[in-house]
Amino acid sequence: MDGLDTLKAKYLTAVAGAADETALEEVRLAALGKKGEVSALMAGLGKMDPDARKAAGAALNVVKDEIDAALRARKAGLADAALDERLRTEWLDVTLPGRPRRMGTIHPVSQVMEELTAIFADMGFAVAEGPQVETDWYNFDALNIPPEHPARQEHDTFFMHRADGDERPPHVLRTHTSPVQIRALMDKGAPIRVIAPGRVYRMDMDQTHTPMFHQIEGLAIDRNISMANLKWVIEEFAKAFFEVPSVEVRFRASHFPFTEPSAEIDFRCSWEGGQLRLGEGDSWLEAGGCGMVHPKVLRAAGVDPDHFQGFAFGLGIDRLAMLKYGIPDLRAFFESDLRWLRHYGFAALDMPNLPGGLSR
Ligand code: 2U9
Repeated sequence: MDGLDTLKAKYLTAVAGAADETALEEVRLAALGKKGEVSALMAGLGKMDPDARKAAGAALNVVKDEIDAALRARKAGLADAALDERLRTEWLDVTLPGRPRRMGTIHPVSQVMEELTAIFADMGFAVAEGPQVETDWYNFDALNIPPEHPARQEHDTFFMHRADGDERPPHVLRTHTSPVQIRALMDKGAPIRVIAPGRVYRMDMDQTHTPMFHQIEGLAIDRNISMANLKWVIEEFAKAFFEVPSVEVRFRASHFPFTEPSAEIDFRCSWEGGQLRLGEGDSWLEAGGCGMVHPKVLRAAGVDPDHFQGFAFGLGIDRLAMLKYGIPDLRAFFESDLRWLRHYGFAALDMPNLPGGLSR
């Protein structure tokens, strides 16, 4: 069995000397592979007589097992060494501060929407959303704008196409977010306090109008709600939004079909040096409209106007964003110009809230 000892010593030395897994695999093939030396000796056993084959086979199996065990042990050792090397070279200090990466920015309209939501949520208003494609009942009739009413023309409505011969009234792109509040009122009933921010559509395009723009409307219905509550809410909103200690709000008589009485909302302001300052000066800033919800609107939404009353208001979000952040041109809001977005956009993951400050 000298030959076997030599064979064993040869391969155990080769296994110990294999520098990596590839070299080790070559040793395995040379010894135990189909055409390997041990396999050839195994094949030769067939030519021996039975007694000699038994003894030689047993001895050969022992050698084969020893080489196999050495191969496995070396393989495990090489894998451990490779892992140690990776752990040594590929380490990462997870306690290091992150490197800030440019992740895109929050659009000023989104930022202002979040600010408005935070302000009105703090006053107890829930946020409601609804479809942008509406029936004309929700967009007009329920809001006391019957088919022949001139306000329907004033709204410059986008009508959705119907198939030829389909006599049903067309759907429209909502011209205000008021249908959202009709739906909320029909769904939840009174009392209710809700705001409806979102996109609205009117067929209008010039320096100060875009066919899609953003509104926020508010609605508060209860047994004793008055114009005084409305004025307080608007004042609190203006102080929080423009981040000033005091404001002066003026209600200018107006007319909307869905409110009675109705008013335009103005804030006292100055424009010294082109800079808007709220709460001081001799100018008035037009901010939106408001009023006490018309009894017909309450009735249409299933609320009894003999028991409930309340106010509604509407503000243009794009205009609020322009005023607060000094953005001169409305149309740039919707041009997706990356330079503009980098300039006027807000840091992501920095959502406004009242304790943290709205516009850090
Ligand atoms: C219901 C009842 C009444 C919402 C109102 C206004 C007055 C208003 C304009 C502000 C700027 C539109 O974007 S804008 O041009 N809106 O003047 N909106 S009262 O009245 C409602 C809403 C819902 C159920």
